[in-house]
Amino acid sequence: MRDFLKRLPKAELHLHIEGSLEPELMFALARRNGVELPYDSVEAVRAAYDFQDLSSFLELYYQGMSVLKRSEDFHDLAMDYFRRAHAEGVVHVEMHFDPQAHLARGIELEVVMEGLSLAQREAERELGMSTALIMAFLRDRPADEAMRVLESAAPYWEMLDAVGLDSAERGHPPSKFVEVFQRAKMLGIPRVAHAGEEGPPEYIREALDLLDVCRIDHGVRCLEDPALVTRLRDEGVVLTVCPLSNVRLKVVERIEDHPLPQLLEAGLRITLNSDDPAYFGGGMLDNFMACHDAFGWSKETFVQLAGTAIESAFMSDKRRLELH
Ligand code: ES4
Ligand code: ZN
Repeated sequence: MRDFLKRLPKAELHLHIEGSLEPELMFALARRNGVELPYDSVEAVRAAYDFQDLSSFLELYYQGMSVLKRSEDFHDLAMDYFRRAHAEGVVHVEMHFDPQAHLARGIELEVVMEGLSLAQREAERELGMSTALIMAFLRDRPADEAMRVLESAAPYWEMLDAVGLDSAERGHPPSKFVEVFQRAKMLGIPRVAHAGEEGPPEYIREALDLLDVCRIDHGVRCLEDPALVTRLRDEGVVLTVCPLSNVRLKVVERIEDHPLPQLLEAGLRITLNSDDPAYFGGGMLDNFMACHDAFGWSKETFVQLAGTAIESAFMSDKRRLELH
């Protein structure tokens, strides 16, 4: 089965590129940039990845990215991930990035965009992969800051496949970002948002009604609201589910308790994704394999899941035809 799942052409729709920073590269970049890390080995970094919830993860996630200083660092980060993903049979990657997390450390948007866009071109040329870029706003920071970031990104609007909404969900409903997402819509930029990971089903409704998103990142808590499930099914809204992430952040206790089978049973359009592969114990193939081991799904189910991702990806119709 592992061989089959590896060969299956997979599109990844929910990945935070800063969350793909493996401890080995973290140390190499720390050395290159003279950044002090509060760990003395790669093993010590991995040992620290024992999270209680989303917030305890985000603390280490923001600390880890302190080694990213120059555009080469962002390029190396993304290429490192694209190479690993390519080796697992991933043919298309959509990466979220968090400009505010970098701006807060004095790293200009230009530095981030230059590095990531160079890696995108290289992945296409050298690995034959397609990629997309999703600029995410940190929902635990003020909405007017997000608006300023969106405006200051004017030179790069053309390079953005979507805007997203991430970071600590509880207490930061989508409604806080209505104006920002309205502006993105006016600019013709598609929208996605994390909702229903730790937050209530109401946040999923808000993301749909107020932010006009085309996909929901996570969305697993929709099951608490049967009318919402019906709506998601009728409207064909795609959920980008991240099984290993949900286990590591204790959204579910064990993979066997994950509601993925119920989500599929309800007729929802589901995709499997890695979220923050360096922090959550594996990439796309590990997430697919974990589902195989926990749920015993057939090849047909995995073909369906991988197909849904390709159908709902930000890619040209030409590329979609190549992959389907
Ligand atoms: C994230 Cl798992 C998760 N949830 C929300 N925001 C995030 N940023 C990076 N990983
Ligand atoms: Zn995420």
